[in-house]
Formats: sequence, structure tokens, C-alpha cells
Amino acid sequence: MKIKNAKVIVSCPGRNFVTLKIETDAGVYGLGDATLNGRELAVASYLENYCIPMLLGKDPRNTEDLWNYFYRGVYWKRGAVNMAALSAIDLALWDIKGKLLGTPLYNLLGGKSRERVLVYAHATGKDSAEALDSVGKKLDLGFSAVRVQAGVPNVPASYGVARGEGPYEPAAPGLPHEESWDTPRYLRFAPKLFQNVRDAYGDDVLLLHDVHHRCTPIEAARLAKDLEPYRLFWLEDPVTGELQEGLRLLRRHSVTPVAIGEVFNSVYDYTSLISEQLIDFVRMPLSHGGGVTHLLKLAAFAGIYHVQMGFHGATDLSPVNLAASIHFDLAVSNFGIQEYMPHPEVVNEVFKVNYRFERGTLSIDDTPGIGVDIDEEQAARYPYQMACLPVARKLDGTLTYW
Ligand code: CS2
Ligand code: MG
Repeated sequence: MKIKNAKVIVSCPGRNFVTLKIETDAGVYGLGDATLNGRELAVASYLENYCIPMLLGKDPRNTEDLWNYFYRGVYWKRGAVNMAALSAIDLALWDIKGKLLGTPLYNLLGGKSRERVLVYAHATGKDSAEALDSVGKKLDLGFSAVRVQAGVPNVPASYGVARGEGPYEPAAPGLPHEESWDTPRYLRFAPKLFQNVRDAYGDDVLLLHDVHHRCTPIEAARLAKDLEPYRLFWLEDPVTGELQEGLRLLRRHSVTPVAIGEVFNSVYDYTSLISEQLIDFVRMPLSHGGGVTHLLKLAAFAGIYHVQMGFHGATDLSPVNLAASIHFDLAVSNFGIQEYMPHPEVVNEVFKVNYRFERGTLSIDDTPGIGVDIDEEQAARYPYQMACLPVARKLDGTLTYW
């Protein structure tokens, strides 16, 4: 069996998605998500100019060998662009494998460890009152786990706050827009926010919060300690991912569980964090972290240290990635939680999805492979539009981590 053709489909139904379609001479094709928010065309070009010519003629069933071909076989390994492309290839090949065997992906990963996948919603508001209101709405929709973000007083345009009425979508058309940041104000505000949420909604709701790489290690330690009374399910990206030693300092001061790695793309980003037990949840998604082949190994390694999986699932990860994540979450024993930001309705014109939200969980049907399809005619109706993630400046103008 051979790969006879592959193409990259770039489409913008409300936001940009890059989808890899690999076709075989057995009449079966597979889909992979290659979306890298704000750098979409870099991955598309890498796939088109380098990876696709190398894939043609190869046996699509050899997922392990092909993974290594595009990892070990690439001298300039790792990096977001390279790994997003490899992830898409790997997902498309596992999709093909499932279709060839006539079985859903989760069966290839060990079958079901659970019937449904616990997900968390995003609650967001310009201020504490709006955020509280938003938490209530998510609970009314049936969610039992909610991430809470709110505008920090006197810090215009904070991370995680929706600009208009709709859900939070940080990428905006054109070149990067600028947001502002002030850690001292944030550190004073965040514990009060969670005190208000607990007072309003009680102890049962699972609460999460994303620091989005904004704190220095000692600031992160202060925050994690101050949030302890509110028993967060997790505190995400308290320090920037590139400074892994920062987690040691945080751990010395707090037992608030830590999730990290939505910007990681290799098991080597995680080796010390996991083996030194500095984190509790892995965030690296299938579509950026090397696909099923790589994440299966990382999940097994994490499981040995009682670290759980908590995949990134923002709207910039396509329905192909979300569906693949649900299969993975159903199968691995050390699953923790899945992020779920429903895509706007227009996305379903392009992607035909096979998952369903019900009572705070997602389930998926038994369509062979990943089970998501793409309508290429509809995709062509939504051409690429350049959009970028913001950059952030401190109140004195210094550029900081967004
Ligand atoms: C985030 C995202 O979902 C999350 O936890 O950190 O909002 C992230 O900023 C975007 O996915 C970036 O593309
Ligand atoms: Mg995050």
C-alpha cells in the first residue's frame, strides 16, 4: 500500500485552519490538523515543499517509521513549525489506520477506559462580576469544570477576556495588536476573584485558571500559595514554559496543582518536569506535540509519575485535533481533563464532526479512524486571512510575555 497524494487545505471559517489530507492507493484518506495559530502558512509551506514530496510512495501503515523519518530523520528537529507538520502527518496516518481496520481510533490506543471525557469550559468577563455571571452560565449548560479569567482592574485588555459578545478568541486580523499587563495588580486581584467564585457557587465546581506565562517564579509561587484556599483543579502555565527550573521554586511553596505545556512540542520539554514531579498535568496537544505516536509515549511516561493528561483545546485547534483528542482521552488511563471551547457554527460548514457535548462531557461515535471529514468545496469558500496573536506590554511599555 502506498501514499499516492497529499494536499494542504487552508481555510478560514471564522478563523484559520490548516488541514493535511493524505490519500492512499487503497482508496482511503486521512486528515491531520496542522494549524499553528498566527503562523499557519509557515506550516503549510513546510508540508507542501518538503514533507509531502517525501511522503509520496511510502506505506501509510508504518506510523512508527514515518514518525521517526520526520523526527530523527530531520536534522533541524523540534520547533513549533516542524512539529505541527509532523503532528498533522501522524494524525492523518492514524486516521488512515483506523479506516483500513474499520475501527475508531480509541480502539487502536487500548480501547475505552471510560465512556465519556470530562471537559472544562471557559468563563470570562471584563471584571469579577461579569466573570461570575459567566461561570453561572457555564454551570447552567451542564459543565462541572470551569476555567475562570477576568479583566484585572486598571489593566486594559487583559489576557482571557473576550473582546465582544462571543467567546474568547485572541487572534485578530492583520498584524499583532497590543495588550497590556501588570503583575502586581493581577496578583492582588486573582485570589479575590476565586474567593468570589467559591462564595457564589460553592465547593463542588472544579475551578481552573490560566496565568498564561505571565509570572516570574517567585510571583508564581506567591499566586499558587494565595490560591490554595480555593482548591483549584489546576493553575496553568504559571511561569513561561521555557523556564522549566521555575517550577521547582513554585513547588517549594505550594500544593496547588500545576498544568503546563500547551506551547511545548516534544517529550524532551517534559522530562525533568515529570521525573522531578514538578507538574501535575500535561497540556501539549496532539496537533503540536507530534501526534498520537509521540503523545502515547509521553502519556505512558507521565503516568508512571502520576501526572495526568489535560490537552489544550482552544478554538485554534481544529475539529480534527479535538476528535483525535477525545479518542486519546477515552483510551489512556491517566486522563485528567480536556479543554473544550466549542467552535462557532460556521466551522461545522467545513468540518463534519462526530463528537457530542452532554452534561459536562464529550463523547464520540464509532466512525472508523478519527471520524471527522472536511468538505473541500465549503473550505474553498473561506480563503485564508492573515491573523495574529497579540503581544503584551507592561504598563511602562516594556514588552512582556503574552
Ligand atoms: C490558551 C489559549 O486555551 C488556553 O489555555 O492558553 O487561549 C491560547 O492562548 C491560544 O490557544 C493561543 O493560540
Ligand atoms: Mg493556556
